[in-house]
Amino acid sequence: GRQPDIADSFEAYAPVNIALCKYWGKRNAVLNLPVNDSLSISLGNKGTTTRLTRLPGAEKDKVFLNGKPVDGESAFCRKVVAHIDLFRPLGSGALRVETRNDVATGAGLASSASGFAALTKALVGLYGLTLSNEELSIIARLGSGSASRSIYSGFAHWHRGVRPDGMDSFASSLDVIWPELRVGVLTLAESEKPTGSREGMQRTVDSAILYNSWPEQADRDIRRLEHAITVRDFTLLGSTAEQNAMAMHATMLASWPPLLYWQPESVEVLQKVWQVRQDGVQVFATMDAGPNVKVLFESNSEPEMRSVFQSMDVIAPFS
Ligand code: 2P0
Repeated sequence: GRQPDIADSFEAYAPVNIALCKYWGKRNAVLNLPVNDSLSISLGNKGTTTRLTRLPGAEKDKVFLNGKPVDGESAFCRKVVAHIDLFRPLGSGALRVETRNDVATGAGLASSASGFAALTKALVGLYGLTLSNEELSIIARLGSGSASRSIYSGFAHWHRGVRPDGMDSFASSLDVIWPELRVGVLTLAESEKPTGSREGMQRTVDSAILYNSWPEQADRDIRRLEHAITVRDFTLLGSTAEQNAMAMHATMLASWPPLLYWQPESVEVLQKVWQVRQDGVQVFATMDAGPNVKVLFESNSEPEMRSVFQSMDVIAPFS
């Protein structure tokens, strides 16, 4: 029967995040337990808002993405329903799920991270549960690994954990603000993603000998990033993030069959970033499982960056 503490409706928001040290490879694919720690910056007011509303008497959840109904058989819908199923024993019955992304899906900003973080917060709110951020992070992780980091604004560090049950694999906030930090998103002409990151990281783990060096790379980069953030060393932050991204993509290219998310335009943008840096602007690039390039710089470089990259979307994570 209906429990009195379940609300009729609840809405929650979570930001997208960009990893400065990437999550690439799982030690457990069911629980989304990673091989390595990762560290990200959340993008403030760019994210996902999800409203849950109970549907008394209905048999199935109804899922809407940006106002449009989502096919119940789609992978997206199945993952959402599976996440709600984690809570269903508490008694909500079927739900209407209305989810909205601030950035176009395909803009190269991971919507699964903000999506599962927002869904987790909305479920916990609907049920009137009081959970710690670490508990929220663990539950979000079950939907999508990178969602563990989108529970927080600002910098988040996802600890890989060592336990087989994953109860020590959650993100925590670094609790530092860096108001001058800027993230630029350079969205390239859209093209279908050939291989999802879930499949891509598994292929890398299974086939790339080069992947053997990845845990060491990630450990070093996590330490450098934490130091850079503590002492506010932007050059160390940016250079570590760029090298980490390039190393991750190198492991993909060393997989079989090879995995390359880059398009010719991605290389053009990277070379432009390197040129601008050569000319004295402190700017660094990062890339995820898609062709878009994201750049890191500080507010003093913003006018120059805007004039060089005119179609760039600039985000101030701490504003
Ligand atoms: C990251 N990526 O750290 C890395 C960098 C893509 C490249 O996290 O299978 O969608 O749901 O746990 O979280 C994308 O992977 O994968 C990702 P699942 P997820 O941002």
